[in-house]
Amino acid sequence: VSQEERAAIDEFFSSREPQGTDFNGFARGKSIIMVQSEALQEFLINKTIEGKEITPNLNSLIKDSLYFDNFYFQAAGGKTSDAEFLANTSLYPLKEGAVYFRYPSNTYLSLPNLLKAQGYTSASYHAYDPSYWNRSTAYRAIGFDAFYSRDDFEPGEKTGWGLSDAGMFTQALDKTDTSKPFYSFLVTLSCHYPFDDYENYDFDVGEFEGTFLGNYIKGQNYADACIGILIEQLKARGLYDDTLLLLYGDHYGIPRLEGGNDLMKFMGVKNNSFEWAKLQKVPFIIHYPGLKNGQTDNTVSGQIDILPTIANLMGFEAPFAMGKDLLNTDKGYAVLRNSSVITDRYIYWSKDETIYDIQTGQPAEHGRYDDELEQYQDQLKISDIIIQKNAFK
Ligand code: GP9
Ligand code: MN
Repeated sequence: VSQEERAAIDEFFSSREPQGTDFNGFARGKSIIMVQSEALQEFLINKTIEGKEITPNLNSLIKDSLYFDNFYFQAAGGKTSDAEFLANTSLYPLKEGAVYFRYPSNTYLSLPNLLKAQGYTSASYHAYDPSYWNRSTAYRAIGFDAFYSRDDFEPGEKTGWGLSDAGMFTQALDKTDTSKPFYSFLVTLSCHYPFDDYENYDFDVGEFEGTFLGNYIKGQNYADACIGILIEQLKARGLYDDTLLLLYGDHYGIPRLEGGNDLMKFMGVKNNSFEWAKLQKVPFIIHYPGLKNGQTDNTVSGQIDILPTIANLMGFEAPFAMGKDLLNTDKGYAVLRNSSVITDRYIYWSKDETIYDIQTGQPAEHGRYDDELEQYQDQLKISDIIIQKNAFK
């Protein structure tokens, strides 16, 4: 790291808002279960098709949780692995390729590593080939004490790429020693692209029967049933009211070229970049007794904000997290890896090089926001230096 780079990093972190006091230490000492849901987009939440809820189990979890409905995925070319990285390190992924492949052995001030200092053990559960996304190597740097992958699970009902999420959840809980503080990271797989395994799954998608979007909706209805089983299991094991439970989606499920037209039709919105940009959201749910249960928070936010929010709830500092603590901020923004920036006032969509007014969807005057935009985009550069120069070593 050059002197100049070190100065840029220091400058960024010293200009951060100091850790807030709202809900600080509210879940101190509790175990953490975090679910990363494959291809789960926000538009599905509380939505019905042919009179039926698509995600009834998530919807009822949300009624009992704090819900963020303006939360964007920031994952890029490393897809699932980028989302894991964002949530566990609060750094941005890389512009090209997956961090897990390119910098799998850096020093990361990650959630597992921070929790280790608090006496926690941590494990990741994902019922697929352990070498995929270079997880077994990258997880050592992220700090997971254990990684349960495909061969560590008993065979069970299969969907798509492997063991059903329901089987993965149940077996993951069976493997967890709940007698001491733990962090379990559950990475789902059932609803994986291209979703055509769900073509004949029994859920009525009406006019979207046989389409890419229709299959996706069916697949997410199946994945939601698995979430229902997870919640049941947590309740049966006395964990539902005694752990900090978080759930978010990893990235989009509908590529614009495949199901984009149908999605915008289903949503009843115009087919344009502004509407498309607003569809790049994933749900973020935090369930903890007494933590704003049943409330929805509209702060513009993203996956990079997960770690600092958890750190605040657990009552420890995460001074080198790039994201913001969502329980103590009124600054809504999300920087996407392609340099697009979403705030509560505008969306800068990098593909169009256009700033849209968030209220009207009309192109806004550039000059007004240019400085601010550049400041947000500079975060990507800081993150790149940290990763490429292994600056936390
Ligand atoms: C497989 C799974 C792949 O391990 O994580 O998901 P993807 O990155 O293709 O969304
Ligand atoms: Mn994925």
